[in-house]
Amino acid sequence: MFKKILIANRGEIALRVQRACREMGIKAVMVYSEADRDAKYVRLADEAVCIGPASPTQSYLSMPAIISAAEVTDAEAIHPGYGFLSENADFAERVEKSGFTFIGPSPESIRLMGDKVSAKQAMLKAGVPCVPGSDGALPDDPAQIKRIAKSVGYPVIIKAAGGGGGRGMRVVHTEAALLHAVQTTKTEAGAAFGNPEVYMEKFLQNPRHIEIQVLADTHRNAVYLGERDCSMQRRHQKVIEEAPAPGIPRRLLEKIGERCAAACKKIGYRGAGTFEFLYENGEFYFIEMNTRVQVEHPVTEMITGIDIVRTQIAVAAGEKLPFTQRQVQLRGHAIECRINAEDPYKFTPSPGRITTWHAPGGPGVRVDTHVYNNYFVPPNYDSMIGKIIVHGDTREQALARMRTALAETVVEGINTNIALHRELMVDASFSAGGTNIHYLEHWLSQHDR
Ligand code: MV4
Repeated sequence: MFKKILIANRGEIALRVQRACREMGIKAVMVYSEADRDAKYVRLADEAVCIGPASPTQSYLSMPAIISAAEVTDAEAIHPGYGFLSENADFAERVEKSGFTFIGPSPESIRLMGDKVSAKQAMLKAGVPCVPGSDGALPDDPAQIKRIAKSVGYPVIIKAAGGGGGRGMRVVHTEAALLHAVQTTKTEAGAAFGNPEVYMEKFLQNPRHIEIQVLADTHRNAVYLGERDCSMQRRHQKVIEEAPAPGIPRRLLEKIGERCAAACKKIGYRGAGTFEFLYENGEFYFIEMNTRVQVEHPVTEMITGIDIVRTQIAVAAGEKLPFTQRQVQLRGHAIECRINAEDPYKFTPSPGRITTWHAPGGPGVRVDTHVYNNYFVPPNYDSMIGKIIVHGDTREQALARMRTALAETVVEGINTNIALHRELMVDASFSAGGTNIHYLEHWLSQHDR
């Protein structure tokens, strides 16, 4: 096992990874920007290295700064967390070329999945069901583009190969609008991602967003850890996640999970990963794969009892997965509310000093956060300051525990979205389960505040 790991991230996930290191007897090196120098998780680390000013490009996104920090501290491996450099194939490559272990998949896997066209082709070949659409990237010939759209059937969606997570896409309802949409998407994609390639899919009007968590080792073992329902989102930012997904037949989820695990084996995937699907009218359609640990990994940890971060570290060190698929048992129900430093209805960021922080507790309640009384939320980063995760025997019990947890939580000095969460936890449709990706935006438009 590694003796020392460098954590190339900040905030709650930096603390989460540090906790896994502690538990495994591994020394944790934190890198931090000037904006994070006083954070408690930085002081808590075995060693800490300042890698630059607050601006992410000069610190958490600076490959030379991070690799130098690993060199001077003699760390053996680098955990990238989520965001920042976590899905950057060039970073993974530079980490390995410098003699460190990247705690994640190979640069080749990251690259394969980073290009959404090659990702989809690999998944189709591996037997994972995908949204019907163009066979690879769209050709240049306008007549051919029109022919493809006609056979897919309107409405269609044009997506950038270099996009993902909702960036670089355009819905097209008629042939009259098609060619202009394709051209505009290509131009934008070229500028934003350095790759003008686009592809086409049938546009699904009211899907749910369901994702499958996988873990794979370097000994040809791969398992799926059930699914998460991440449909409660606004502008591609997830707000609430839960597991299991309400109302979807277990045998269908098992079938799709098995396909994901088989696909991992087929492509030689290593580490933690997430297969994103759209689910509509009883069918699953693969859209993208994330090659990192995700914000919402705790809901899966709570229903499986498996420590995903610990397992990421173990498989990166070459260990075998410590459990088989049969040993992965789903128990109860978990819900996560993301706590953001923002106006609960206008969503404007609300950085600043937290004058009061009172966290909830009790049976089945987990709080993943790096904040505390008198913590200053810097204005330079994502507004998420932590997560409240609850577990219960049933969805009803999990909901009840989340309502209690949110009632106990006190945050003063900044605005947070806790008031929004309190409302959603008593909303009739959310309580019933199975709302789609448009529900929250529609709900917000009806609840003008
Ligand atoms: C789609 C879609 C409908 N049909 N693809 C947005 C994020 C990116 N991961 C893929 N996205 C979508 N792809 C087809 N063929 C609708 C979305 C979408 C969405 C997906 C998941 C979660 C939230 C979303 C919000 C708007 C649109």
